[in-house]
Amino acid sequence: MESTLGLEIIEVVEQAALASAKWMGKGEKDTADEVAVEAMRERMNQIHMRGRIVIGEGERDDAPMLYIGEEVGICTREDAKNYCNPDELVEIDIAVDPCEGTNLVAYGQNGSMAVLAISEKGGLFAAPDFYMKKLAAPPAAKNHVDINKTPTQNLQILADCLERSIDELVVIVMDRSRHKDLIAEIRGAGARVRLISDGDVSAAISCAFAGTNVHALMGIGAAPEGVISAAAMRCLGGHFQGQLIYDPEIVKTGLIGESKESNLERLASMGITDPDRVYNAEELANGETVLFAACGITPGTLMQGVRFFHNGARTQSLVISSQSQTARFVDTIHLFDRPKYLELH
Ligand code: VTB
Repeated sequence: MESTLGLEIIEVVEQAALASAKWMGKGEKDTADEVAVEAMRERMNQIHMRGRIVIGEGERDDAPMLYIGEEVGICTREDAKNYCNPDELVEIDIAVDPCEGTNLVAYGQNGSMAVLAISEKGGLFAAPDFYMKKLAAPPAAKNHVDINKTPTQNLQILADCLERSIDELVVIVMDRSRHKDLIAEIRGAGARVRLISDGDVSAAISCAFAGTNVHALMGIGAAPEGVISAAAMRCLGGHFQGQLIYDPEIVKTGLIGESKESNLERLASMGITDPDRVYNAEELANGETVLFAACGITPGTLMQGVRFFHNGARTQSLVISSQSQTARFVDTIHLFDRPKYLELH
């Protein structure tokens, strides 16, 4: 799976990032998202694969493109037999977030990216559009920190695992009123908090890379983004745990309905029988092979953003593979018009 897809999925996230970056700073988050979705879908449909979207832009009725259940790739076309041998094809599941951090793009802020994760069929947890309590930490702290422990306890464990004092730790938390107590506790324990307005996928993954000066992600973000983060963390050997949040007392706005009972019913109808279960990275992305790709739209901790120049642009992407156990940073120059010096004589 990896050898054929690895290079192509770089182009998929690059195209989404390029499209979205044209809307950077224009204050129009929906457009920044729409163009990314369109570009991602178009490039994805040129790949020799039989793919199915398991995490996408929403259910079919809400989202015209890259909706959950949509089939993508050349081998899903009606005339697929002309291009693809059905016996040779692995069916794959895909989780996408073509513009992770639409507000960040719209307002020209750091940390947005186009991102996707791929695994064989059934290899990614089809997370419902709920919230998720998340804990991400570096590989050295994997399975030592625990989402069931208090932030204070986890910070002490992190400090021990990373051989430093608590005041040398930086924790990313999304700037939301629901995190008021969490932020106070982290600061009270002596660690430092980096507040972000959006984009917790980049925050989670940053924990796995030494030198980013990000040592943990704590708090509640969206569940689909949690699965995408888990896919990368599973490949990188980082710590990731997620627990679905369905109680409107904890998160009052956004993705979940106002009644706890109806939220629980919704989860049960999706086959989630233990709504309080804590999932780790290996459970959220349990496929044999997992691939992750992201391309910076605006500059971030891990990747540079899209930089346009006359008739071209430069992007930076990250491709992570469980199979080859690699994380590749890919720097690409895109030439929109064929430059004169390349023209044939
Ligand atoms: C979360 C987070 C994302 O949007 O989904 C957030 O996981 C929305 O949270 O990274 P709120 O409903 O509290 O605003 C992002 O920040 C960006 O998509």
